[in-house]
Amino acid sequence: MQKLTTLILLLSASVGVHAVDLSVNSAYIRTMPPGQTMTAGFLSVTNNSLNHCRLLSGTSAISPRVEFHEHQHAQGMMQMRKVDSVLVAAGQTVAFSPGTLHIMLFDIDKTLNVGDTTQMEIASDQCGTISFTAETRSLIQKPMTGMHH
Ligand SMILES: [Cu+2]
Repeated sequence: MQKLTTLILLLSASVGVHAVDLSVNSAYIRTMPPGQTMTAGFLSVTNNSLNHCRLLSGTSAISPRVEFHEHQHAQGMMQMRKVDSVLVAAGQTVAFSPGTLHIMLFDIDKTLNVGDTTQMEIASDQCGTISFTAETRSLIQKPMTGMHH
């Protein structure tokens, strides 16, 4: 009986070390207009843990520089601003979507074709690092409905 208890403790300890408490859905990046070397990525990130987590950084196989950005209106103009980290509260989902929060990928030196997939990771403080693939989608957006300014 003593042995069984020890075994269970060991098992749960090892699971704890390797757990990633984040999940990613609907990840995609946009094709670039000719001459451009940067693009934006979108996805939703869910925190499956009981702790609040902060997303700290992103990496991508196609870009040496990945940043979290948000759009904001300033003096009647739409501007982008770098954000150092993104809070995902316990049990919550944060959406990176066009016009709001997004991921910027800089210095891309290859052509992005629709349907390509790109390996990416997002690291957090308490929820581990999640790896996922992002599909390349066309730059041309579907008409946005339900947007009010
Ligand atoms: Cu941006």
